[in-house]
Amino acid sequence: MELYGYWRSSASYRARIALNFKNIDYNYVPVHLLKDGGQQHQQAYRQLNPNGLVPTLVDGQVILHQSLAIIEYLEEKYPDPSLLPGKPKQRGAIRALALDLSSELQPLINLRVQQYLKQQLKVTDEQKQEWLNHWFAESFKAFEKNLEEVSGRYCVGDEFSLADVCLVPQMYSAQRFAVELKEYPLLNAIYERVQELPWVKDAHPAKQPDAES
Ligand SMILES: N[C@@H](CCC(=O)N[C@@H](CS)C(=O)NCC(=O)O)C(=O)O
Repeated sequence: MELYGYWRSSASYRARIALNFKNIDYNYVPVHLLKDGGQQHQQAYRQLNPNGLVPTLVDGQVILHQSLAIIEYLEEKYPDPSLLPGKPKQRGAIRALALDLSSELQPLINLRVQQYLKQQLKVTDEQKQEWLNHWFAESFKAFEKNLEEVSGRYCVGDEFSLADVCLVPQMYSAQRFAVELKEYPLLNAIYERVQELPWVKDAHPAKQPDAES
């Protein structure tokens, strides 16, 4: 099994955490998002993923894009341990939180959006930072409120789940983009806790073969 990814891509980070959690052996194939005009745009990669985004999972004849689709595929193929534990109510809450971060927040802060803001719309660095601060705050305020209702040791109850898989990379990105995080005590506490888990530690961007300093 191959995972095409980039060390500090949040969506690739999600897939790595899920693969590690399920103890699945895989080969990591780096796709540099900035070198050569972005290797994600090269024809060979676009044949695997016409969106020109990472990650892509290749499992024999199966070629999959979208990190959540990849994770659901892994979940079905390797159900134990599960990233969607519990009864329908709990699983619904897990999916909702995962989508809040992966479908609502991440697309607004993605590289191509930031590049478009800078290159086409000619926003200043300050305006771009304002954009990032705004969308992180919109998302994290609501996320914190949701955590008040559903969290325990982890995002939903006391079991590690897909919601935690999505939280970790988004917190990493927030720190990378110097977003203010002090207003989110639950987000911070859970992030701190899950970072100690071995399957999360090993998925950290700095530990990947394509990591740069
Ligand atoms: N919804 C997609 C998002 C994929 C995505 O946006 N990947 C980013 C890195 S986190 C990317 O490849 N960006 C390249 C670009 O913007 O050109 C997923 O979850 O897989």
